[in-house]
Amino acid sequence: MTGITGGAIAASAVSRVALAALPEPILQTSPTTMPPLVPNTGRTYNPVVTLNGWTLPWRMNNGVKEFHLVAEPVVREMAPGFKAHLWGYNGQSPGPTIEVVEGDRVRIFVTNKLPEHTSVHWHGQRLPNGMDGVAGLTQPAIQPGKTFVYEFMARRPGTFMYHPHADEMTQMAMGMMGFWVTHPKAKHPMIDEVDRDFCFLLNSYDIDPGSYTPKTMTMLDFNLWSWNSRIFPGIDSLNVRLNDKVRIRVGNLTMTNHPMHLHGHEFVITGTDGGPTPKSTRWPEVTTDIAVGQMRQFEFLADEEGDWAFHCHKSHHTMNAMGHNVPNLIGVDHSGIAKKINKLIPDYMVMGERGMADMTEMEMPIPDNTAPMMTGEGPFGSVEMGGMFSVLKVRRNQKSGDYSNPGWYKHPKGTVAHEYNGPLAEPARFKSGGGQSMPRSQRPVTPMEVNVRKPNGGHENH
Ligand SMILES: [Cu+2]
Repeated sequence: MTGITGGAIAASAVSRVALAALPEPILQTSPTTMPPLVPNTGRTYNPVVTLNGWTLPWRMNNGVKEFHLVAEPVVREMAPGFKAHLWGYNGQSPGPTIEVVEGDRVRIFVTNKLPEHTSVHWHGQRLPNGMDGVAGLTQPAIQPGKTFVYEFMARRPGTFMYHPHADEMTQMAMGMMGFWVTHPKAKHPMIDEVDRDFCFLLNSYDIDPGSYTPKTMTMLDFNLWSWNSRIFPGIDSLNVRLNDKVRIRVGNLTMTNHPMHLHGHEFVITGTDGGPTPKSTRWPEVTTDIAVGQMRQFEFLADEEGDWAFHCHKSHHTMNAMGHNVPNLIGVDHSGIAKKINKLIPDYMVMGERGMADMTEMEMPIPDNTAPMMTGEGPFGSVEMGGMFSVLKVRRNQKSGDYSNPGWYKHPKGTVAHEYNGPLAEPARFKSGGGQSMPRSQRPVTPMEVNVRKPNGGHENH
């Protein structure tokens, strides 16, 4: 695996003396999607691919899978040209994905290199109460500089997460979280085998344009909506082969729900926080809402070639850093205004007179280290998206096991929406004052003005 320093440690290569010590911490320096980590020790399974992330290598020690997580400040490139100073594990935020097999005995060393205490909660797992990672309740907090050991058996297969349960508001707002997948130990009646298995966490940040560190007091008004601490166009595409069976696992560690929407295919929810769903409970959908703290895994047959959008359906979540306190100026004539204001404020610009799409063309001066609000060049122009957006690329020629980006889809001739060049009749247009499904009033319509008086004494004319 390129980009990993330290490397996976084979059990045979580790001496008895070394096994008494901590497993060497393995760091990841790159934010690109790493190829699946095929297990070379322990029981075999079909590994997942973490979007813009990686799986943590382990070592076997007398039949126990040993991992070493290091909680530390990291610099995460959230999109090309935009870096955030976050907290994470082993060099990145989110931390590495941990993959084990049902029935595995797992030992995780956690070293705290943060300036404050922490803990790790293994979200969704069946484990001894004292391993649950709630600082103060089930264990003392891990003080800066200290290393703790967690040990338990991965009792049920499924999709899990890990995150601190100590100063959670700060530490999760700073990016401390990671994914966990427990693969079934044998063929499972409710868990299908798939060709591709992707996973990522939904997270959000509030980072002022031009700055690097998230504001940790923000409760709802985040300005960066990310998958694995990446924002479009920094989120890698999900590249699959035509007729692959695909599973996507998503966990939500933001403060709001995210309706995840896939174009061109129908999927079924095959698993929740509590494990695989009985097959009789599954129905086809194209959008599924993932609530706060929830995990969902869904599956579909990728049987339509093309570049299919895959995104959160809250339209504000497919935007990058922006001020939301902007009035709607659609239809307002600004001619001449900008010039006058520029005499007083040289950088002033008028925005939104025809909608917000102009933003993508505007040569707007933005502070250093700021993600453009919406961007991403597609083969037909700007995609006008940011935040929680990516593309499912389904290709006939993608090799099985190849996760590389095949480039843009080449549409067969005659299958792309195009401008109509035939004769045009004057189209029927909307007329105010009725005339559609309701009968038009016979009385002349008098324009009306409403005078609203607000409780605080101010008033506005409409
Ligand atoms: Cu969303």
